Amino acid sequence: MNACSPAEHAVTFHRPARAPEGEWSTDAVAALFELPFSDLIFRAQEVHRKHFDPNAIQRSTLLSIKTGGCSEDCSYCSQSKRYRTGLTETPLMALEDVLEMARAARDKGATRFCMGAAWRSPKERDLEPVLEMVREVKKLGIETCVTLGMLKDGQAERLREAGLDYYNHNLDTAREFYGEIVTTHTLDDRLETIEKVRRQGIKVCAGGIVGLGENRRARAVLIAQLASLTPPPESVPINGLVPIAGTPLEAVPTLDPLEFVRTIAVARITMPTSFVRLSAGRQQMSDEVQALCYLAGANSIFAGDRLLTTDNPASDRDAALFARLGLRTI
Ligand code: SAM
Ligand code: DTB
Ligand code: SF4
Repeated sequence: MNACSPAEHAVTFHRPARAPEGEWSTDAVAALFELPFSDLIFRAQEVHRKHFDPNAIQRSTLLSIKTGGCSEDCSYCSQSKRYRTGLTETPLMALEDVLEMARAARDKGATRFCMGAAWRSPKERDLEPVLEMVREVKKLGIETCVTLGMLKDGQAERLREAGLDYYNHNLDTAREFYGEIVTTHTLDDRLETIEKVRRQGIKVCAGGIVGLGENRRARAVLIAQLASLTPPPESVPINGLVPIAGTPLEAVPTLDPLEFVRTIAVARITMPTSFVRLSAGRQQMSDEVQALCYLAGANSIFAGDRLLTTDNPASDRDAALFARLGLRTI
């Protein structure tokens, strides 16, 4: 065979091995990050096409049901009361207002409605109204997700009884880097809440943020940890830092967009059956980078003009891009 034949090239793809125990070791994940870009995207496409329709995107809509005034010091967050971000704190929303937003999200095609509260952990008096929101939103025929911070014993059980579908609780960043970003709780606290949620049979939505100033190794550690949860989260949001004036990370150098795409591809390969959500940061991203993210295996987005406190692409921008790419929404 000619040394330059396509067949010969085909066998030169780098294929990092999985760790023998069946989990993704950090080294194996780091090796994926090091692949030539085309090989990485090819691997991600192979995995994606085995498990999903590559042209179908799930949409969730977010609503901040309680904004700002959070005790925690997550250094990316507009809602921490430790930073002067100019955000107006608002109390827990009334049920009727939440339902109006949920109906609107459903009517625009979202299949999941995610309610976020800026709490370290929900107080008992806060949980009951949230349970009511979950019960009532479900009656609209749409999936429910909440993100309320760390759960105390018994709280996950009550959320399950209310019919909650997903609980969002991100690992956010690598263990080695976590203390640089948050000091008021630990990664193990986060893992404990995920475990409580899982024990109740509630589906887990857990991912992280990139562009915090972490290095590639830290991104590999984060993805390896997510992929090693047993089972991996059903939903994996990958957030690109949205820099917030007044937070310690307001001026952190922007991550190379192709590195963001790589992170999506690595999440896809290591968590083949999970929905990988291209989450925060889409508003700041070009359509072309978003297209690469879908090519790399992202198959879920947040739809709607707002995330929690920052802007998200308007639905007509999403619709125009999806039409250009031949993507359909599910
Ligand atoms: N307080 C709860 C918690 O920390 O889990 C729920 C809300 S918190 C805002 C949800 C997630 O949003 C965080 O875990 C983080 O991944 C993401 N997030 C917050 N601020 C962000 C920012 N400025 N840019 C990108 N993602 C952000
Ligand atoms: C997730 O991983 N990203 C969402 C949702 N889960 C709760 C939140 C993104 C927040 C982006 C910054 C803001 O709007 O405040
Ligand atoms: Fe509070 Fe969540 Fe923001 Fe951290 S990320 S400051 S816990 S709202």
